[in-house]
Amino acid sequence: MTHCILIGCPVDEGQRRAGCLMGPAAYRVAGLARTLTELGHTVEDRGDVIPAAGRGQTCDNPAVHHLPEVIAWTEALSASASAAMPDGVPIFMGGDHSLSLGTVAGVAAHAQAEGRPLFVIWLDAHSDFHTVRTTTSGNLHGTPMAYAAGRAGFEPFPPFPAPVPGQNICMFGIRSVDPAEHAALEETRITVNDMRVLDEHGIAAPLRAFLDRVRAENGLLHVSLDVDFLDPSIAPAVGTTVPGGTTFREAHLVCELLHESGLMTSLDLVELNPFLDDRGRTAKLMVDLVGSLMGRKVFDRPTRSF
Ligand code: 5AB
Ligand code: MN
Ligand code: MN
Ligand code: MN
Repeated sequence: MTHCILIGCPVDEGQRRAGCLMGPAAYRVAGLARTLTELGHTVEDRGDVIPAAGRGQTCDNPAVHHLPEVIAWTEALSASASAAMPDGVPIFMGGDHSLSLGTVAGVAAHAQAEGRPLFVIWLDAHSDFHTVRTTTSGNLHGTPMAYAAGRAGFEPFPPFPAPVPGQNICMFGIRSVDPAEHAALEETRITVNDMRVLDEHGIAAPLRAFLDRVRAENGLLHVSLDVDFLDPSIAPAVGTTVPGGTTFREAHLVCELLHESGLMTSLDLVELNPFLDDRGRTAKLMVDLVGSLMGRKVFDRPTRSF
């Protein structure tokens, strides 16, 4: 059984549609702690992180907004993440995806201190591979994967503690990539399992292949789950909907396989905007997915081979 550490990250400044700051409250209302307790885990809610005031940093890209605030969040969340890692599995309740600038940084610092490699699974419609220089929307929730991979172009931010090698990063559900992100991804060894790959091969085989590598290298595994990984028909509470996302069962299967692997050491739940939800259904679906991630299943037996 696992000690689960809930950390509220009410970050709204990484994009322009207000509401993600209500995410942590929605996860609490939807019963995240109760779901984990019922599965036999211990749960500690550390409340919401409060960032310091922004310090007025600037950058050359005029599109970028709320840079000082996002840097302050990055510093505060990085500290919370590295403080939580020795105590259990932190579950970061977002908040928009710019919160991962901080959570992955904190987890990477912890992995480095432990002398273990860090692996990242990115479940998202988007690759979030912009830098502060390349983003055209100026929304910093489109940048955290590039920061964690050590891309240049984050000068106003603290240097990323221990950049994650491309071959340790695996994306699933991708179906919206901007030209600058595309060009940059081509230069890396990141595995991009876009929706085309999932259509042809299913989600289980590519996921198992990656998990085998995490196990072989005794890695830590950070999972970042963006609500828009899911098809908007089942998860409407998100600002950046992209059609053609994963189904209910594909998403649960990812979570079930991750649980079976026993490898996940930290988790982001990001981009839930409760203001856009339909009677809490997206919040409840996300909580149910965490249930699958943490061991809920129909039968307690290994998958049969037919
Ligand atoms: B999310 C876009 N690439 O940079 C941009 O939701 C979308 O955290 C970013 O994945 C989406 O604004 C960020 C067009
Ligand atoms: Mn994202
Ligand atoms: Mn996304
Ligand atoms: Mn989004």
